[in-house]
Amino acid sequence: MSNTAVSLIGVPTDIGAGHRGASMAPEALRVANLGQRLQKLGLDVIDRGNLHGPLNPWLPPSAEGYRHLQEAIDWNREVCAAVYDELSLGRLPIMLGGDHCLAMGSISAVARHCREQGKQLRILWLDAHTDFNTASLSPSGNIHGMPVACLCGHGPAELAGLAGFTPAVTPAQFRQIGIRSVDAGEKHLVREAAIPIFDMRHIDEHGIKRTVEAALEGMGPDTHLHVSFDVDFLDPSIAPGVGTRVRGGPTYREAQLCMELIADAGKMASLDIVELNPALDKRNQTARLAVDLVESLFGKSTLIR
Ligand code: B3U
Ligand code: MN
Ligand code: MN
Repeated sequence: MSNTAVSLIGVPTDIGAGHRGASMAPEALRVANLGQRLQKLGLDVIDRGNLHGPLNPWLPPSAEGYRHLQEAIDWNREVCAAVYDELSLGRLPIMLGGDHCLAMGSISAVARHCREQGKQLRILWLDAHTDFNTASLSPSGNIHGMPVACLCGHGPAELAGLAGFTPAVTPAQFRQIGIRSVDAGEKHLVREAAIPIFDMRHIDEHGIKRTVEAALEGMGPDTHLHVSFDVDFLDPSIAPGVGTRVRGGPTYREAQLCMELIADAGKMASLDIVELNPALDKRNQTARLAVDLVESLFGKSTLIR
């Protein structure tokens, strides 16, 4: 991975979330030295600074069932354009989120890039949640619970069509790992879509190694792997700085091995780091943990480097 060129893109927004604070996460990740740590691994790192978008008006969901829909559209247009530009330059974009609704923009850009370059796309979704809600199913109206559904075509045209075609991706392109919280209505749609899910029970039964290997199976030589890392994937005992803590997540060791196995596969070409919430963190420990894990994701190993 040593000559990989990466671009850090700050997306300081929490308009999709149920708690304020993820808008501070790009800076928390910088304070935890994300850029310098990646440079130390030999990567060519450029920090592009932060994207700009609407402030969080903190309104209740609209009659259509979306909270902050126009804001989500505006932010995701910015994200989609920025990610597409980095991919066109041959650089690996890293989103410093921001709440998880930004994945609609990042993955739409990746989908467009892959279509133009004739590449296969695989999306690894590391999360406690499936994020497969629609406006009518969502218990909260929070758009960070909807990006996977939206990317698969279940959502408003302005978001579902960001790639320039709809759906941007299909459920079969996803592999979700760490799942342990799915809403009642969401469950039906998840089953109907047959999205490949490796939930916590799967990890308990088969171990993290076999789980991640299975999730990465079948990638051809021309596969672009997008990793969408929701920090609430991790057990809240090690990662308290997130808005929706769900107990029973991967331990530190499991998370490390997960990242190392993804690095070994050598296919990661774009990354979201989302849902980190410094307002709920303790002395930036969750940001530091995220940086530690992202180093492993880029191939840091105890014995080799
Ligand atoms: N499924 C719930 C909670 C949730 C989803 N994603 C996060 N929280 N981070 C919802 O509101 O859609
Ligand atoms: Mn999520
Ligand atoms: Mn989540």
